[in-house]
Amino acid sequence: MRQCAIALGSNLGDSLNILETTITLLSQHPSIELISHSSCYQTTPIGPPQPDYLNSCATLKTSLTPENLLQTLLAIEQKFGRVRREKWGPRTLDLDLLLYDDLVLNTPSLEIPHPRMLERAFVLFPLNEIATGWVHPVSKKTIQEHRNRLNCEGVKKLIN
Ligand code: PH2
Ligand code: MG
Ligand code: MG
Repeated sequence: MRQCAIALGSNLGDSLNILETTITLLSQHPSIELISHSSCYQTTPIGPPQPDYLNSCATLKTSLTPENLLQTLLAIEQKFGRVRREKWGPRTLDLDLLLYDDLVLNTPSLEIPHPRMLERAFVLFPLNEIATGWVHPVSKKTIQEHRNRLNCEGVKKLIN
């Protein structure tokens, strides 16, 4: 079993319900064992003008390969009717594979670790709740060290 971290984001539709249902779907998948999930955060959009996002993160164990895990995540995005239009545009559900053990992978379909995760407060604030000591396999620094360098402006934890 490999340990993975993923990011969840939604800014169209009933975003809170979509993120919660996604956690349930992941936990029910026969090849995935959910370890933990973070709080939800309301975050200012990065990219073209669009509604605020809800973002969270989850950690899991899986026997799936990175490619098969990616296909599983894309299939869950499809369940919520994700339509790909403009780059970084609004979406009902975005599931990004952030970390897969300490694997470093660069293929045309998949880059691990996620290439922009260390710059994104909407990823590192939720991820730090559940993976604070996880060492990024390229920078060799922990999630907490990276989180501490980022401004928390535009990232508000939802009270649940
Ligand atoms: N995802 C993007 C682009 N911009 N902004 C926020 N706040 N949250 C996201 O999840 C997000 C974004 C592309 O994946
Ligand atoms: Mg994304
Ligand atoms: Mg994505």
